[in-house]
Amino acid sequence: MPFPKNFLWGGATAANQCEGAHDVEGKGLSIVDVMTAGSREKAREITEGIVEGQYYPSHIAIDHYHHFEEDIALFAEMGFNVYRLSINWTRIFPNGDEVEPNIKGLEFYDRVFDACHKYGIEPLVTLSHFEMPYALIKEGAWLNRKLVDYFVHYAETVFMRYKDKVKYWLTFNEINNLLTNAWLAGGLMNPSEAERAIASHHQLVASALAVIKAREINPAFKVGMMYNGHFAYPNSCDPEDVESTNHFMRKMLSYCDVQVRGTYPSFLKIEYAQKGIELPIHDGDMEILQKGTVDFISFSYYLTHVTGKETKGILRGINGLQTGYKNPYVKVSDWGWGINPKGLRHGLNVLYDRYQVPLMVVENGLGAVDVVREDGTIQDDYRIDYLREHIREMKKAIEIDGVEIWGYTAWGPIDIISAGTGEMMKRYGFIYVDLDDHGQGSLKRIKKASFDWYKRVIASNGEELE
Ligand code: P53
Repeated sequence: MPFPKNFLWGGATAANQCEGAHDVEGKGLSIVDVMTAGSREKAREITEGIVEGQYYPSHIAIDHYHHFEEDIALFAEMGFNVYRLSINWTRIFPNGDEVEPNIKGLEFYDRVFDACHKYGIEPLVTLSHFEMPYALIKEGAWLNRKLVDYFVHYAETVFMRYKDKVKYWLTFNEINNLLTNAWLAGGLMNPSEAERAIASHHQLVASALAVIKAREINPAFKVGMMYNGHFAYPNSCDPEDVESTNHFMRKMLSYCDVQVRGTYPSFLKIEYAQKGIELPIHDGDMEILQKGTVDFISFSYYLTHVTGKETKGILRGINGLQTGYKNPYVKVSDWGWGINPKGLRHGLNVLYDRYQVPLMVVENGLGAVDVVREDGTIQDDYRIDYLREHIREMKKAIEIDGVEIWGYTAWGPIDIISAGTGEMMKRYGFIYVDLDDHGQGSLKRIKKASFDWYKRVIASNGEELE
């Protein structure tokens, strides 16, 4: 049996993409709450505060805030034994700088975790998934060292509160998004390279301090880092293409280097020095990074990139993501993301070869348009195909390569708002939600064909994939 007996199977969401209820029971505004809806062609806008007449998808989302019991019951029906979710920082500290937490916010997540445990579902909690308090923008966002204290205070508060309800934690979702999507990752608009480096240092220190606190509060906690699974192939065997791809990869992986090995990689120190970038290193920071290394690596995986000398390893685009050169060997999704199951096995091996720590695939899936047929069914075979092939490759990584994998959580097990475009029509779920791109719909939940398929996958512990 390739998948271990206690393998974690489930799904993953982020509070801002599913909860809605953006201003209830004392919640403050998050950075994502001032982002409008975009599309494949049009980038989401970031407005100054809430502007009348604009549509902000996170404000309602799928109203999971008022439907979580029903939604978690559906996850349980599929057999989930893990549910990855994020705590929305602004439910706990509405402006980010308060000393006392918002009790209503804490009580909400008590109810969510209790609902999980009722079904034997282990919560896997992301502390920061694009939800930092908007009020901290005027304090300079992650350029300000004070955010380290605010974040650690928030982390400590929720570690204490949920120490008997949550065992698995992730600090920053896709921390390497600071290189590609700095608004969502750190509340920064068009930062310079130096600013990206400064914000990164602050998040890395904040993450390490949170790990140290977590161990003091409950030594049984498992705390992981979360890497946006960028894996790139060189455009050709031209040594310059290869070289530039290697540089792209090690820059992305430098976040894992710090969070897993506890030190900055040599090349990056030299690169910063050459560019005149000085990290704001305080006394004791290096010891903190060394001490606060994580127990495991989690990552998202959707696609592979093709990079080379001309792309200069820079990924840009309206989804915060442009995949460099076109890969003629892989198909693309309706949103232009290359579909490459083998890339998942490749990514698992890159990470395991380099770090030798347990891994968790905490996001994977196909964003697609789903159609409700006249008989009310949704036949999402394309999604089943995508997931089946990826799970097959993950299985090979275990069986043939000997990679240690703790679990797999499919992205958006119930349809949620897209982070990249703010659309609702880019759906990932096993469960359909009746809601359109303008916030209209009954919010009714409908099982898709993939629902029963995933249920069989889990029941057979990954053996039955047809
Ligand atoms: P969507 C792109 C842009 C923003 C966040 O993306 C992203 C990515 C993909 O690398 O990362 C994750 O919703 C993120 C999720 C997000 C998911 O990718 O644009 O952690 O919040 O929903 C999928 O299709």
